[in-house]
Amino acid sequence: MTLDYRTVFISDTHLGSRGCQAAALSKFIKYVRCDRLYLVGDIVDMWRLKQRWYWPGEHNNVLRRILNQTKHHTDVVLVPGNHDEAARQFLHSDFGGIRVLPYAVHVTADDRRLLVIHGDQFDLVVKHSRFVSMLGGKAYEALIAFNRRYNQARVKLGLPYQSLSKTIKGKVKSACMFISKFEETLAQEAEKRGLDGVVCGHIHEPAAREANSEHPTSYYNCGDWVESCTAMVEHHDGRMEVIDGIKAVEDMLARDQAALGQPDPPSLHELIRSDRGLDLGEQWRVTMGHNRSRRRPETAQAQASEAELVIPSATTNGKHQ
Ligand SMILES: [Mn+2]
Repeated sequence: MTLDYRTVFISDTHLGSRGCQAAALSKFIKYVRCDRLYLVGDIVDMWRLKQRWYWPGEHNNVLRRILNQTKHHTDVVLVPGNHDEAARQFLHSDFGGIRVLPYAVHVTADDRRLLVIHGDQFDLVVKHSRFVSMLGGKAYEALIAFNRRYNQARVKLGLPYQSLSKTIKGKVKSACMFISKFEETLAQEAEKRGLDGVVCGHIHEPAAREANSEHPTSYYNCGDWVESCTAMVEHHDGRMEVIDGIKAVEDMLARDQAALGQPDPPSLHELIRSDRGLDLGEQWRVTMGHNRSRRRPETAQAQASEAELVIPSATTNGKHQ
């Protein structure tokens, strides 16, 4: 069983920092099948790694599974952010099938053109950047660490995950102001470039706001894999949606179990907790006592929709530089 989409956008995974929910992320990437995967910046947190080297096996698994995506005929594009700006030295290069671009213009199945950009480029325009510096700061990391312990306790009590820092963020007025200003600025940037919308990250606040009479462009934010564990997905008909990555995997596994007439599977958090180095697929085969074959996406269909996707290179698009 897989999670099938036309396009998947993820950002702000912050690999190399303690806040990164790498175990859940690697499971999500493992099951995702899409024509194109955009990594919308702050994938590896170089800032944190420079301060202190932190790279557990789960973080490696994420990279391995991203590279694995290229074997499923997925076109993988990295648009670097501020925490992985070192990758900006390698624009237009190709790393094992991953292309690095400063930004991209994604064409959806319903023919909308979306600017794909991390978003830190607009910090100066938005100005209230104290909130953003908090996102990378020590206080934020401490809050995330507390959040992690708080949630470990919740899992033990059988309660669902709850983002504490998200609750706090929602209550601080300056953070709210910054978020709405950021959203407005990014949507305006898409409008300036004559595009239909923007897909970004950076502020760790997932959102999907469709264009309407008030806002001529759509605004989509991938969220993050520190708190919200969300991804922006484009369905095969071009519809965009923010999905909860953990819930998407759990629901898929539950459907899979129901189809086989089995009782409900444990939650992903329980599985991660009980993961003793066995890969999840392997664990299922062991517990269920049989071998399930994984289906690959229809190659012909993948190729047909591939032809519709356009990513212009930035050099031929000097007007917008
Ligand atoms: Mn960022």
